[in-house]
Formats: sequence, C-alpha cells, structure tokens
Amino acid sequence: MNSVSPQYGYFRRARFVMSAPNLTDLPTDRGIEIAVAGRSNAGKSSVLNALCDQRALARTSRTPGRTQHIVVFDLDADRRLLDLPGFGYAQVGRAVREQWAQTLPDLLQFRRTLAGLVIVADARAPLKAEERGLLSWCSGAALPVRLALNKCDKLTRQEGLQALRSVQQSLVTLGLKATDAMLVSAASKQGIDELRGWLHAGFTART
Ligand SMILES: Nc1nc2c(ncn2[C@@H]2O[C@H](COP(=O)(O)OP(=O)(O)OP(=O)(O)O)[C@@H](O)[C@H]2O)c(=O)[nH]1
Ligand SMILES: [Mg+2]
Repeated sequence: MNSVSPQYGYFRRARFVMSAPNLTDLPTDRGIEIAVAGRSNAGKSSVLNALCDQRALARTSRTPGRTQHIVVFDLDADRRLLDLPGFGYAQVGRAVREQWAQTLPDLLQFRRTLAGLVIVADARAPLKAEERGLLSWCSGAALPVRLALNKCDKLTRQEGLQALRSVQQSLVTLGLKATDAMLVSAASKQGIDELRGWLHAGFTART
C-alpha cells in the first residue's frame, strides 16, 4: 500500500525549489503545475509528502497555519507541485489572511501552467463555504479538480463511505462529477496511489 507504482516513480524525485511569498516570486510560468489547496490543518502538506513518498519534503505541523507561502516542488524539468497556504485559520494574522485571500484567486485565474487542483479537506467535517467556492470556481473554469477527503483513517469504513456520499451529492450540485471526490489518508496511505494516478494524467495530458 505504501509503494509508488513504477509509472509514477517521478513523484519520488520531488525536490523543494522555493517558498514564494507572492505570485511574482514563482518560477517562470512554463511547464505544468498542480496545486494542493484547502483549509488549514486539513493535511495538504502531509498528502503531498505521501504522494511523493517522502517524510519531510513539505513541512507539516499540528499547529494550523504552518504553510504561509506558496511552496514549490519540482518533479522534473517540466512538472511542479505547489503546496498552498491553508485558508480559514483565524489565528494567522489578518494581513497574511487578506493577502492570501487575494493571491489564491489570482493564482487560479492567471497562472497558465496550472493544470489541476487537489483540494484537501478533512473527511470528518462537512464542506464549508471556502471549499464550495473553490470547487464551483474549478467547475466554471473547467479546471480539473480532485477533492481528497483526508484523514479517513479516523473514520470507520462505513463512516468514510457516508462522508464520501454526502460530499459527492454536493459536487454534483456544483456542476462536478461524483467521482471527483475520493477518500484518502496521508497516514495510512489509503487512496494515495489513486490520487497519484489522477495527477499523472494531469501531468501528461499536455505533453
Ligand atoms: N490521522 C491523520 N492525521 C493526519 C493526516 N494527514 C495529516 N494529519 C495531521 O494533521 C495535522 C496537519 O497536517 P498538515 O499536513 O501540516 O496540514 P496542512 O493542511 O498542510 O496545514 P497548514 O500548512 O497549516 O495549512 C498534522 O498533525 C498531521 O500529522 C491523516 O491522513 N491522518
Ligand atoms: Mg501545510
């Protein structure tokens, strides 16, 4: 379960490139990027580490608000993963929150290399306004999106399926497909290889 299928081996070669405070600090807008977004503490950095099969590639923390810049990882010369700051965490200073509230829409709208978005949400919590907003934006812009319901190791199989079904109904009302949601766990690695497969499709669609 904790292995990387051979065709996705390039995830293992992920390297930290930079931590960018602003969009203008990002690498040249060329190649293909997939970003990981979501509520603070949902497990974005942990999911990214699980995808790349590396323990400490992206910094994780029990304290919400750990990732405050756009953290960029290279998979190879043309493909990058972006770990985005979390939204919805009140303790992060107001200035930081407001700056990010403006940066995220700009990134989604203007970053030409952005080929997909993984939204990481806590499988135990219902979708909130920010997640719905992001999902509906992706639906309108036809940006491929995957909603990864993380921490499913904390739920029984039955609870997990219930959470998945209820979120799938929301997705359909937002104009997305029920199959755009999946249960994952950065801890147990459930669903991680499937998510890698989705990223792989996004990374290879344009090359
Ligand atoms: N049980 C369990 N805990 C998890 C899982 N994924 C992440 N966590 C824990 O959740 C906490 C937050 O994880 P992070 O990966 O730092 O979350 P983040 O979304 O990157 O947080 P910010 O960068 O602050 O926005 C850490 O204590 C992780 O160990 C999971 O699949 N299962
Ligand atoms: Mg993080």
